[in-house]
Amino acid sequence: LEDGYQWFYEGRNGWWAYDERTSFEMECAYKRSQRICELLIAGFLYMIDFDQMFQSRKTEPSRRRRIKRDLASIPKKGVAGLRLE
Ligand code: V3L
Repeated sequence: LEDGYQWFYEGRNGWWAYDERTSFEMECAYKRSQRICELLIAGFLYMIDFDQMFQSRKTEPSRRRRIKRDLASIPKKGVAGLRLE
């Protein structure tokens, strides 16, 4: 993203970066001050809640993952489930 930031979702013991397209779409919604947005991620519709900072699959609303916007340079597990070496 423009200023060296990136969107992350929580994994078991660390954070995963969102894929580039999803991160860009989240950033657009966030910059428009949307409180929520809906995105297709790996074939499933997810709800992103910017007020409470979590994502969840629309069909499984009780299963939440924390999200954050942080510097792209922080330690991460990988990108969208693809592990870093
Ligand atoms: N981008 C890509 N895959 C996702 C995303 C996303 N934003 N959200 C969920 N999934 P749930 P560890 C994650 C995948 O929350 O070892 C990681 O990417 C999610 O993948 O119940 O626990 C890893 O691939 C999970 O497979 O909707 O850190 C994997 O978990 C599935 O959707 C293991 O990561 C259901 O997640």
